[in-house]
Amino acid sequence: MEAFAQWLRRFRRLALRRGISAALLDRTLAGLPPDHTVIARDRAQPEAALSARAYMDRALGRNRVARGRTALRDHADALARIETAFGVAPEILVAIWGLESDLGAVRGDFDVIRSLATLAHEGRRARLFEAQLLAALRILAAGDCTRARLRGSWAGAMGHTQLMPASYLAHAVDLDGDGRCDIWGEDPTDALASAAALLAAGGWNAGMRWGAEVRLLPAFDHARAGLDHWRPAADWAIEQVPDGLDPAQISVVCPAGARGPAFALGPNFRALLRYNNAPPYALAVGVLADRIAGRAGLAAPWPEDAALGFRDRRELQQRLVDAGYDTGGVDGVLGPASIAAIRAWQQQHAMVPDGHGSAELLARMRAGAGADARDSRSDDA
Ligand SMILES: [Ca+2]
Repeated sequence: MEAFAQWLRRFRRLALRRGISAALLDRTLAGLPPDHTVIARDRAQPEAALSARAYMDRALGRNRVARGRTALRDHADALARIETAFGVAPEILVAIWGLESDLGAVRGDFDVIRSLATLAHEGRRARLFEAQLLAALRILAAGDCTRARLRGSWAGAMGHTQLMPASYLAHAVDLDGDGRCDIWGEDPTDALASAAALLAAGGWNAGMRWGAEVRLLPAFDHARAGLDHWRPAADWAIEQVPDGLDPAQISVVCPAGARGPAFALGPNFRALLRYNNAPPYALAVGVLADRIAGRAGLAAPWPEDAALGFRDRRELQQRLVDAGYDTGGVDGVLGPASIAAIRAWQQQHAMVPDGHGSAELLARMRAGAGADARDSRSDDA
């Protein structure tokens, strides 16, 4: 790999062409060392899979519902002004604040410039992090933040609502009117407004909900559940259309498979995904927001279901490939192709085709390998 110092010189030429001043670049990048803890965090990500239930438990942990209600009261005036300006309900913003920085308690203490330079040099998502580094330099150039205060997560997300630098440049709001969009300081007002502006730009519909838990009718077709299907409510076998959703455009997901809770989602869920493109995250924001606002918690229980670790996910994919299904690679990531392959395997074995890669499914595959072979022999006979 290209040495970090050499990469820095090359990036400096790129930044100069993009209009960053030589003085700022010298001040910011000269002699900057890479941060190896950032690389370690980046590589640790795929293993850190949680089951839908464990993710939700963690999201609602740390007493976040009660603390969120307190925050809702403490910041009621600012949140009301934000709702007027951007149409995003206060509890949604408090839930995002809770998940992103534990209501401001964990805003991140990594040097954002150094983290982004390290990740851009490492190369796995070089263009993304080069663009974020340029954005971070523009924040410094504009005087919105000092170098010393420009701190955030290991991946460069900053402040109470963990905005990436490019999102800050596009959406940051000076709601308190002091002339600066300050998402780094103790006061969360600008950060909450900036998060609302980002959601509004992502298509958030004022007055609509993110989604809600629903009960499925027996005719519900699990093979067609999932975020790639948006259809009129009448096309889904659900008991009722929840209030606050547009019946013309609904998706239904079962994050823990057919035996777990089901959710009807509206377009606001997609706006949450534009904030952070991880469905368990968006679902946790919605559920936490509802609890903070005093709505009921989930009615359906989560199934006992340990998440598959990286090796187990790879084994699941390998078994599907060996059985003749296309998983789009054996990479430990259960993406759309793997989900489709799981559904096909489930249909082949007279199971509900929910596409859910669970420990139970893997156990059944392991146990069934011999039984399948016996079945095919007896079919031939
Ligand atoms: Ca301000």
